[in-house]
Amino acid sequence: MSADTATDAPAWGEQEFEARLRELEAGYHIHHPFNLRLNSGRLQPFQVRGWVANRFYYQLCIPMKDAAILSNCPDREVRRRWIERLLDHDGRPDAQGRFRDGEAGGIEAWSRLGEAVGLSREALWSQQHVVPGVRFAVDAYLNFARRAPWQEAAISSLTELFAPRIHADRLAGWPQHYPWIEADGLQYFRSRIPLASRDVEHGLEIALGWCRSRERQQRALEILQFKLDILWSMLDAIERAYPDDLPEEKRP
Ligand code: AHQ
Repeated sequence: MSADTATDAPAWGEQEFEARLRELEAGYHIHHPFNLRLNSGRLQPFQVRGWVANRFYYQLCIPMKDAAILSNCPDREVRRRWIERLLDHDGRPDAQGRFRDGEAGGIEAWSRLGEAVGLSREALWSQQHVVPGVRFAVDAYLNFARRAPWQEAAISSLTELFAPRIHADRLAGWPQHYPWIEADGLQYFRSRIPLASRDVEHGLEIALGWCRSRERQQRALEILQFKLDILWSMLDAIERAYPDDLPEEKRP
């Protein structure tokens, strides 16, 4: 075992620990071949629709993942902040229980993205296009969050350290690459940039507070790599499901 991985070594300082978390960006799905093609306009409409329909399953699971963390967390101050993530996705009702525009939540905004790329709500909500590899990867994330100590599950959300860039890439490129996508479908990506930054601020606070030993710091790096692998394997499954020559009748 190298000195670097010896867990009885002294803890890294906060700056070095955060830098090591950020170094894992090299494995972020922004670098996946399918994402490179998606964000550079090299996918056909059915492949974009396949990606949107499969990612919808991930979006549906995020609030359940966050609810699992809340249910495992005894710290009211943490819960008071963490619950915002759940509401970001499920929406914030007004006093009459109605969801006004802009407050319907990220799942509703992703449904709008589905319609904007040409998927019916039925095709999206039925999950008929979700491929096994995506379902298994997302379920692994949800089940991890249910079983892990809440601090570890919180750490797994830190892939969002790298998320603002991938959302910005979509907003910058899709309108010219995919002019057939209705512009308001991209609102989800626009909304996530400030929310991801807010989430990461809290997630890093939890990570730095929890990981006072080298052992926990190493564990945090493993957890972040696990989540990076989840996002990466989702794109592996989507890429395999939607080859360029997929027969017409099988295309979403
Ligand atoms: O839209 C995304 C989102 O709401 C979240 C929540 C967070 C988590 O709790 O794991 N991660 C995440 C991510 C979202 N979008 C992904 C994308 O590529 O659009 C990125 C993903 C992440 O980086 O973890």
